[in-house]
Amino acid sequence: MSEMRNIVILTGAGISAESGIDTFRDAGGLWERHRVEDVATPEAFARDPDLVLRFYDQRREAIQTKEPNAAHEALARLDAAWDGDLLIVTQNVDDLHERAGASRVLHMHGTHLNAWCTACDTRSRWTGTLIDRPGCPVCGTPALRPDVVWFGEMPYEMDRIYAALRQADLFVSIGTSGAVYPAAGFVQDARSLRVRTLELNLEASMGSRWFHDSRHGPATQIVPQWVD
Ligand code: BV8
Repeated sequence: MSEMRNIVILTGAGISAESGIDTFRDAGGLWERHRVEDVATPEAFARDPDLVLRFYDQRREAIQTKEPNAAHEALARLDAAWDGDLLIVTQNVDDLHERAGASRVLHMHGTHLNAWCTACDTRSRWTGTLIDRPGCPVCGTPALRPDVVWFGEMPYEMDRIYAALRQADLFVSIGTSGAVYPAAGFVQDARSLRVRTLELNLEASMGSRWFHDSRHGPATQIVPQWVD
């Protein structure tokens, strides 16, 4: 990595799998007999808000009992030591990168820690349960939803992500199936920008063919090996 100055790292559910957080594929994409794609949408929220709020309350509760693993810790070490540009773009709504000590983290699909008031359009740190329809801490209206990006919604800070890719020398994808866009397209964007690309994943993903190099194995083994 010595000749690399600017690194963009994309992480997906696979980096948190060994912390005990189900990936979308491992859960068979199912939760209470519902496909995640059918719950994580504005239409599902409009149709059955209790179902969606219960889904996110349960996911938040599960995340809060989990700890960062050796892969999160290795990226945090890299973040602390790297004197070039470095951006960890995560698709995950958990906060395990931050709890491992990483600071240059961008949650393109939001985070389970925040709620979004659809009445006054403010976001606030949230640790309670949304199913009880608590009032917004700013306007008091009981109109809070999880501050996560659902299917059909625009991911956060896309301009910042593409700007980082344009400056990058290396794009690394860790623990993602390459099933969901626009994240799944970043490797192609990187290739078109002549950026070196590396995939670190348990197995070949849907995007493996786009990577210059791939290393397969559990993230807690292959990420520290790459970083250290
Ligand atoms: C958008 C937050 C554009 C919520 C998530 C029709 C209508 C509307 C949109 C679309 C459509 N058709 C296609 C689309 C685009 C759509 C899409 O891509 N759909 C897919 C299903 C085809 N995308 C969107 O809608 C996105 N927005 O396109 O906006 C737009 C333009 C203009 C105007 C408006 C909009 C928004 C998508 C965001 C959805 N929200 N999450 C929540 O988390 O609850 S997506 C969610 O699923 C994750 O964030 C992540 O992105 C995705 C799951 O992917 P992975 O993280 O990769 O997890 P997965 O389980 O799939 O894979 C795990 C991997 O880890 C595997 O490869 C496995 O091998 C590996 N692994 C497992 N264990 C380990 C491991 N690796 C290492 N070590 C291990 N131990």
